[in-house]
Amino acid sequence: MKFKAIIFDLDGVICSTDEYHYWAWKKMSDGLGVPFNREINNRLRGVSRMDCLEIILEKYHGPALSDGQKAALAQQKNDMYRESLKEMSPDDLSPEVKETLDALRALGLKLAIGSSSKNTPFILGQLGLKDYFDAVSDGNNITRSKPDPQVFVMAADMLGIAPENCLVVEDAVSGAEAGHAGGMKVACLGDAASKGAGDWNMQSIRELTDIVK
Ligand code: B16
Ligand code: MG
Repeated sequence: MKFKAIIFDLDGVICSTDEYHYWAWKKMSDGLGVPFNREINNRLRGVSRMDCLEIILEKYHGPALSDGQKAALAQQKNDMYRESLKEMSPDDLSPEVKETLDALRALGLKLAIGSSSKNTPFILGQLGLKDYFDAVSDGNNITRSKPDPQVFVMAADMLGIAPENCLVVEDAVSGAEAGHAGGMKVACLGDAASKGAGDWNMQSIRELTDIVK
């Protein structure tokens, strides 16, 4: 086996929360009178909540906002986002994801999450994966967002496995960069795969079972 552990990004890899993020940021931006579109939304993948807000505010030309006002805007977005996450259930976990996770575990690999999201515990609960992973490193235990490797390095640490024995699975270019900066190989899906950011660029998560061998 090429690896001892696999560290999965959450949003865009294990589940698809893109639309929920888009909708909540769009409502917040509309309220503030700031333009927001899919192109800007694409830049928010893997980026922490407050850094996302700063990206959106690049197009804001009103009176200067205090840190408190920015925190309130981020809270407003998160409240709307959390409302839509309540609709998620184990049915939102695709068979290809669940079957791949189970197959990798059966090969003896440790499985972890490495996500920028502070909502990770809630999302895992909604998907019925609360106790599934061997380690969960997320937005609640990091101080630096992807492309900094901190979230993945901490996941490897929690597992007690050296970075070079871990494979990161990512859908964001910033996340692929974070994995590489942490000394890990990276398998990409979606946007990051289409940009060739990974050591492997996959069409389907099922390809992992061959990649690790
Ligand atoms: P939250 P990932 C990231 O999750 C999302 O891709 C990104 O769009 C989001 O802003 C970030 O989590 C923070 O999320 O507001 O829930 O803390 O892709 O790293 O799993
Ligand atoms: Mg992602």
